[in-house]
Parts: sequence; structure tokens; C-alpha cells
Amino acid sequence: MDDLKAKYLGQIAEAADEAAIEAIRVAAVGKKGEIALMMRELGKMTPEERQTAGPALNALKDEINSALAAKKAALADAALDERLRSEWLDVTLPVRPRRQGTLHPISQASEELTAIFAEMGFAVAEGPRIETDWYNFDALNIPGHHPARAEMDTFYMHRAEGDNRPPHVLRTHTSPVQIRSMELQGAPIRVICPGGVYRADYDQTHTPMFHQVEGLAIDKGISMANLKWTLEEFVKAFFEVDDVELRFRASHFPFTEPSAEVDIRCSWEGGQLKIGEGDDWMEILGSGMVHPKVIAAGGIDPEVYQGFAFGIGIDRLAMLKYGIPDLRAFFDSDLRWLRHYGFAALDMPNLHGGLSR
Ligand code: 2U9
Repeated sequence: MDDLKAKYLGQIAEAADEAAIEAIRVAAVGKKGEIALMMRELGKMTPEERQTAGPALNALKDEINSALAAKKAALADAALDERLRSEWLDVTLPVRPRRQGTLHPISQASEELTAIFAEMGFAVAEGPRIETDWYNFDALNIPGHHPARAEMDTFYMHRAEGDNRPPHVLRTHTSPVQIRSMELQGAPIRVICPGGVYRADYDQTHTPMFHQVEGLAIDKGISMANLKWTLEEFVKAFFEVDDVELRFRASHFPFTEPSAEVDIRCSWEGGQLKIGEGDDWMEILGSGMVHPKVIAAGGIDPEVYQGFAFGIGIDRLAMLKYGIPDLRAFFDSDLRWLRHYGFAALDMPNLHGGLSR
């Protein structure tokens, strides 16, 4: 029996995996194993022999069973250790670089100028890009025969044959939003309307879709002086200069009277634009006192209320601020040119605090 014990304990010690353990179990202590066979032999023994051989066989069986269990547990531990070693992750490694998007310069310029006007008390209003010709033209003192209606290179929406209602248009300016705001809110009102507008035009300085921000302030006793101050504050904050000189040139728009185009003093040194100093002037926006007919179209009494309005091209403003030469780059380029101009990934801390150039 000692030989048997030595044989199986030796095999168990040598077993390399669970399958080997199972094979030893079947051979040694299984139903038809060696110990079971020996148990059967007990019947042939004398009672005295049986008294020593029986307990000895049972003890051997227990010993082999516990050696099998211990070896099984040791193998499982070793397998776990191996997995922990081979599947180990260094969570302190730096993450792999990920491709990240950036805010579009037009969005960035739009956010910046919105924040500046918000600080001066202007709310932001938005409206539909598909408009009726009343909101886009008539309410703005641009009647059917008016040349501006043709000048604005309007995109007209298709009407079904036999439908003789005036067609909807892609808004040619954000002014309809201001008419809608006047209708909704009445006076007094201070609002800016940033957003995309459409004109059938395409060359180095025009794209069929571009962005405007228009501003409107209506109250009792508003004058050109309020307009001038507002625009000066805006230009100083947007171009981050302490002082700036604005030049108001008489102009004409159907929706304002009087009307003025506004230039800022600037210089071009070696192709580099400097805002606020120099001997040059650059046109940046149009403005004026809102025409009484337009105030009335918004449902406000022009005998009681006056107002100023202005319109700025955001795309051009972004080009000037960030030094981007061709307007078309805004709409047919990818991230590489944005990176070239120093536009940072969305989660960079300098997002709203100017550019890291
Ligand atoms: C209402 C009343 C008046 C908005 C105005 C301009 C002058 C103007 C251009 C600037 C560059 C368009 O993007 S651009 O091409 N805009 O010159 N816009 S006054 O006047 C309004 C608007 C709404 C109710």
C-alpha cells in the first residue's frame, strides 16, 4: 500500500494540468480505480486482515483525494498568476494621440461678437433661413419693383405649377429675424441676429452662403450717437485694440434713413493688416437709423420710437481677425488649413481666449 501511495502522490506532484489530475483521479480513486478494486478484495480477507486493510485503504483514498484537491487549487492559482502577468496593463502610460476637431473660425468669430454685444445688453435672436418675400423684402421697405430685390441675387424656392402664391426665398440677410423680433417683443428692443444668409454670387470675395450679424436697437430718443458708440465699443473689443477711429460715409439702404457705411482706420505693412492705426481706411459694415416704414412693419409706432441698425459680414470679419486671405477656404477646406491658422482643438483651454499663434 505504501508503494501505491508513493506512486499516486508522485504522479500528482508531477501533474501539469487539470486533465492530468482528472486522469489520476479516475485511475486511483474512481469507481473502477485501483483503490476500488482493492476494496473489492476485502471480502476475500479474514476479518482480522480486513480490520487493518479496510481503514488503511480508506485513509489512502482520503489522502489521495486531498492531494488531488490541493494540486488542483495550486494549478488554478498558477494559471491565475500567469494571466495576471500576461494581461497586465500599465494604466499610467500616456494616452495615444487622438484626432480632434476645431471650432470653425466663423463659429468662433460669431461666439466672440455675440459675447461682446451681450455685454452691451443685446439679446440674440434666430429665425428661419427660408422666408416669405414679405419678411425678406416688403417689411424692409424693399417692394416688388425695387432694384435691390434684383441686386440681392435671390434664390427663389420652387412652387408647384398652378400655385400662384409668391415664392419663398432663401433669406438674403438676417433682417427678417429683426422684423419677427419686433413683432414678438415690441419696443424697446435690443437684439442681434447672427446667422447664415444666401445670395447667388461666387468669386474670391463672395460665396452663395455667408454669415451676417445684424443689430437693432429701438427705444425713445435713440440717435446716430448711440449707434456710433455701440460700433466703436464693438470694434475695439473684437479686434482687441484700445482705440479705434471710425469713419461714417453717407450711403443708401432701403431699410435705413439716413444710412452710413462705416470704415475703420488701419494700415497694411508688408501685407500685414493693423487695425486702429495708419493712413488707410477699410469698410467693415453698413448701418443707419431704421426707416419709419420698417419700424411700422414690425408693429411699432415710428412716431414714438426710433432706432439704429447695422449689418456686418461675419465671414469677412473672421478673415480680417485671423488673417485668412480667401473667403472660399471657409467652405471647401479641411482641418489642415484651420491648424495652419492656429485654430486649436475643441477641448483646448485657449478656445475662447484668443488664438495661440
Ligand atoms: C431691420 C432694420 C434695419 C441692417 C443693415 C446694413 C446696413 C448693411 C451689409 C453689411 C455687409 C450686409 O453682410 S453684408 O454684405 N449690411 O450694410 N444692414 S443696415 O438694417 C436693418 C435690419 C433690420 C428691421
